[in-house]
Amino acid sequence: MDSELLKRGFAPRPLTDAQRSALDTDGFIVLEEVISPDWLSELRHAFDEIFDSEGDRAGEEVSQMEGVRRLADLVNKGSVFDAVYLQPELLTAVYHVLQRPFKLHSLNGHDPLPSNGLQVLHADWGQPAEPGGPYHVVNSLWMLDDFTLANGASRCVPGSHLKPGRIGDLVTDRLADHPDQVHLTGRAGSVAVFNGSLWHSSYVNLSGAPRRTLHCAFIAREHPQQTNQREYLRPETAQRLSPLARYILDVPP
Ligand SMILES: O=C(O)CCC(=O)C(=O)O
Repeated sequence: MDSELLKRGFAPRPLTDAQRSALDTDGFIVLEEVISPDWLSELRHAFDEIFDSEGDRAGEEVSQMEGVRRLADLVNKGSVFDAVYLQPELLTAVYHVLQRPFKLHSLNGHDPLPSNGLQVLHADWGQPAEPGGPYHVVNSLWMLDDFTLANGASRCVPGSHLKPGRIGDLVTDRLADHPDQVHLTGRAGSVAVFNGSLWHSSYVNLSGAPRRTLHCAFIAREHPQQTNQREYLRPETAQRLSPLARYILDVPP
C-alpha cells in the first residue's frame, strides 16, 4: 500500500482472495451495499439537482453525450460526493490493480435516457505490452439505481485487460454485441470496480428506467488527471478537505 496514504490515516479494507483473483483474471468486481440508503437518496437528489441547474452545460468540463445526462467535476459540486473518492474498499482495489501511488482521475455522472446510451466498446487506457501490467487507470461505477439488462447496465468483456493489442485492431464493429460480453448488473448501492484497460461501455436503456451512475476513476500518480483538481478546486471545497482527500485529489496541503 502507498505509505503516503497510510500516513494520512487511510485504513485499507483487505479484499478477499476471490476479489483479488477476479480483479486479476476478469478485470472487475462488484462490491455490494457500499452506499447506505440515506446516502443513496442524497446522491440521487444531488445528481438530478445538478443536472437541472446546469442544463445544456451539464458535463461540459469533461464530455457531453447525446441521449445521456452527463455530469462532471462532482468533487466541487457538493460535500455529498466527498466520501465517494475516499471509499476504503475502492481505494484498496485501485492499489491492488495499479501497484503504485495513484490519484483521482475524475468524478463524473452518467444516466442514459430511454432508448439511448449505447457506446462503442472501449478501454479507458490501452493494454500494457505484457499481460499483468503495469496498468494505469482504474474506474468505478457507482450504481445509484438498480443496474439491469433492461435499463442498460454497462457491458464489459471479462479478461480483455489481458489481451495484447489495441481494441480497434481486434474488434471490427465496436457498437455490436461482443460474443464474450457480460453486463455489470447490481442493486442500487453497489459499486463495480474495473481495470481501465478492460473493454467496456455504456449500453442501451430499453426500459427507460433511470440508470444513474457516478464514474469515479483513478490514475497512476505520474500521469495528468482528466479533471485537473488544482485548476478546478473551489474555495468551499478546499476548506473542507482532509489531508487524505487532498492527497487523493493531488491538491496542495
Ligand atoms: O456508464 C457506463 O455504463 C460506462 C460509461 C463509459 O464507459 C464512458 O462514459 O466512457
